[in-house]
This record gives sequence, structure tokens and C-alpha cells, in this order.
Amino acid sequence: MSLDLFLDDKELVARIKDLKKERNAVILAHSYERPEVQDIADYVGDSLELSRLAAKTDADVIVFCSVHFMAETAKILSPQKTVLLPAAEAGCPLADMITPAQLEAEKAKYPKAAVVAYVNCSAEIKSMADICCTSANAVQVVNAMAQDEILFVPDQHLGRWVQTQTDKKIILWAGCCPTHQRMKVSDFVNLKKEHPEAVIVVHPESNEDICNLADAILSTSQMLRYCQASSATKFIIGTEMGMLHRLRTAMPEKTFLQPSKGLICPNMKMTQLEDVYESLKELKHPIEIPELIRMKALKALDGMLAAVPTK
Ligand code: CIZ
Repeated sequence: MSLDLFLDDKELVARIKDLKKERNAVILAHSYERPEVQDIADYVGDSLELSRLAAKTDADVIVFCSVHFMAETAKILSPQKTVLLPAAEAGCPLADMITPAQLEAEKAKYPKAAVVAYVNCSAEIKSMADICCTSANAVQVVNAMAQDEILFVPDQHLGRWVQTQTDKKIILWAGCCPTHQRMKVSDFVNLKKEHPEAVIVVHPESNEDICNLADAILSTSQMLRYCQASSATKFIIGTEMGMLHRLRTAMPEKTFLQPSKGLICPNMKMTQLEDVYESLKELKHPIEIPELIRMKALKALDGMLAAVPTK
């Protein structure tokens, strides 16, 4: 560890800002990142919002504080830019729950099905899909497909939730997010007893029994807009705890409660201010994707953007 890492947070933040200017860089942070990392970022959002911002910016360097597949998505959309993942080890267990060989075998079982890949997967899986989707647009993407059968990978819970909203036949892959899996029905029930006026909002990566308790099932970007538009002032939020910092920052006048204490994604919490500083200073850790894979993955992402244009 270099000596200049023994800096207090104020000094680190000042140096990060200087380096950002020098490098013509932009810092993006996912809503599940540590509060201090969200606070230093130029933009906080979901994976697709951030990747699209990355593609539009004039910055030469994009420091993507998140996990590997998210930084990869930014690189797929912006191959000419330097995309950095500050914490090299930050992966996604859900993304790792399907391999290219497994998807190849599954596609052979369902030759008539369209493959819809949730963005939480590797560039290689995206390159094998007909189209990508996010948790915000999965239903619209599935409904836009010509095929009646959809092989939905890798998140079974998002796929199951989509099945409740469409007439298409969804074939599920058994992946799941271990962080959302840790939420317990009893935690929601107990908190709701204490705060009967609170509105329950959960992410579609949650188990079915949790979704059944919810007033709204929404992606992180939808959660923010929903809570802003709602006349309610108290919410129970069923997703990774970083999102609570984002909601509290955007709406300090409202109350956001967590059903299960310490609902932390260990990968999202790997990025610390020191990593952001090192990343900018040493250009660590650049994302590279073989061009053939990148181009095929781009087709699946572009297909989604054409099927469901976002503002
Ligand atoms: O795509 C994302 O950013 C994730 C992981 C969740 C969401 O709902 O935004």
C-alpha cells in the first residue's frame, strides 16, 4: 500500500477531485455502493442509467464504482473510452450462476425460445442472448419479442415476476441474488406491525413470498421515482441497503426503513474511497472485452434500447 493512502477522508476526496480533472474522468456509482462512494460520484443510478450516461459523456475515463458486469456494460457501449472498475474483485454471484456452456445447452433444449438476458450477467452471456433487459423494462422487452416462448436468464425471481405480467411462456433459469434471498417474510411482517402506515416496496429479485407482501415491486430507478411521487411519507424498502442512502439523500423529509438489518451486497461494498483514488491515479482496473463478444453483446443491448426506448 502506498504511503499516500494514509490520508483522512477529506484529503482523499480533495485528491480524487483533482485527479478527476487531470484525467478528464467521470465517477459513476451504483445505488448499492457505500454512502461515501455515492457522495463522491458525479452520478448515482442503476446499471443501465449509468452505462448510458457513460456513453454520452465527453469524459475520456469512466470510473465505474460497482461490480464487474456493470463496468463491462459501460465498456460494451463505449469501447473507445477507458472504463475502470476500482475494486477488481467486485463480482456478482448472480451473474456467475450461468456459464456460456450452460446457456448453450439450455438453448438447444428450447430451440424456438427467444433468449432474454437480464443485464446482471457477463458480456459473454449477453453476446449469446437475443436481447437484454433490466429489472425496469423486463416485462416490456418480453412482450416485444416475436416468439411466444422466452428463455429468461439468469434471475429466476425476476423471470417469475415477469410471468405474472405476460401471456408468453417464460422458461426460468435457477439463478438468484444471494443478498435479496436473505430477506425474511417475518422481518417485513414485524416492521409493518410497528409501522402500519408504511408502504412496502421491494425489488423483483426478491422471493415470491416477499413479493406477495409488497405494495409495489420495482427496480431501483423506479423505486426512487415511486417514492418521490407518492403522498406516503414512510416506506419499507426491500433491497440492498445502499439504496436507502440514495432515497434518504433524495428525500430527507421521508422515512425509509430496512426490513432486515445489514442487507449488504459484499461485492458492492468492496469499493472504498482509497480504491477510487488508486483507480484514478494508476488507471486501475481497465475493462477489456474481446471485440467479437462486445459486438454481439452490443446487439442484445441495442435491441433492448430499440424495443423500450428510455428517456
Ligand atoms: O440493474 C441494476 O442496476 C440493478 C442491479 C438493480 C436495479 O433494479 O437497478
